[in-house]
Amino acid sequence: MPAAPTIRPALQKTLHATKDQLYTTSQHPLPRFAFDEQVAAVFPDMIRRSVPGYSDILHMLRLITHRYAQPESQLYDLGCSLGAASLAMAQGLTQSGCRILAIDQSSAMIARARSCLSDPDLPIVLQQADISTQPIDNASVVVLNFTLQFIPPAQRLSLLTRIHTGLRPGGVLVLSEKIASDDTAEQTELEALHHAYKRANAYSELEITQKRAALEQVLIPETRQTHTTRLQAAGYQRCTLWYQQCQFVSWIAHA
Ligand code: GEK
Repeated sequence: MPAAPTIRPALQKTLHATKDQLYTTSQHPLPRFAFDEQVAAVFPDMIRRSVPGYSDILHMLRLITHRYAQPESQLYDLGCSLGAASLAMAQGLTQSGCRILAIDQSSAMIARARSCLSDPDLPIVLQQADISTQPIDNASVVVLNFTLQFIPPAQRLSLLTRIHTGLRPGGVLVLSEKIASDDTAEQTELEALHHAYKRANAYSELEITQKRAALEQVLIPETRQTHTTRLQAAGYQRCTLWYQQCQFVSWIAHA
C-alpha cells in the first residue's frame, strides 16, 4: 500500500515543522497548556519528540483502517490536530463511498490542517467543533488518537457511549492514550523512561519540567483498568490492547 500521489505532499507538510522551543526559557507565571497558534506551529515536532512510537501508531492506523473500514461509511478522526491520523487513514482506505471527518476544536489547528490538506482529491472533511457534542453517525472506524486525555473525565463515558451508538456492527474505535499507573513503582519507572525519551530527543530539564507543569489539570491520564472498564460500560464488546510503549497505549475497541 504505497502512499497515494495526492497524499504524499500533504504528509510532508503535516510531518515536518518548526522546532518546538516553547519551553526553552523560564516562564513566570507559566500559562496553562493550550492548543493555540504557537503550539500548532510546532506541533509535528512536539508530538514526534514527546510521544514514543507516534509514527508507528500512524502507520498502524493506516493498516487498521484498511482492515475495518466498510463501504459507504464514515470515518472519524476526533481531535485531529493537523490531520496526520486522517492522512494515515486515507492511505489505508480502499472501500468506496467513504469520507473521513477530521474534527478539532482549536481554530489554530484547523487553519493549519486546511493548508496541509488542501488537495480536493483527499477524502477528508475538516471541521472545527467540540467532539463532546459532535454527532457520530454511520461510522466504521473512529479514531481518538491522544485526545480523550484532554476531555474532562466526567464527560468521557458519554463521549465513548455516543461513539459506540454511532458505530455500525463490526465497526471499531481506536483509542490511544497516555496512561497513569496506580502502582507507584511502575509509575515512577514509566515516567523516568519517558523523560529519558524526551532528553534523548534534545529537550532540556527546564523544557521537560515546564511542559509537565503546564499540562497539569489539562492532560488527565487514567489507568488501563479505568479505560477498559469504561469502554465496557460504554457498550464495547471487546477491547484489544495492541500497543504500549512507556505510558503510551492504544486499544481497538469493537462495537
Ligand atoms: C494526531 N490526534 O496527530 N473537541 C475537539 N478537539 C479537542 C477537544 C475537544 N473537546 N479537546 C482537545 N481537542 C492527533 C493528536 S492532540 C494530542 C491529538 C496531544 C484537540 C486539541 O485541540 C488537540 O489538537 C488534540 O485534541 C489533542 O494524531 O497534543 O498530545
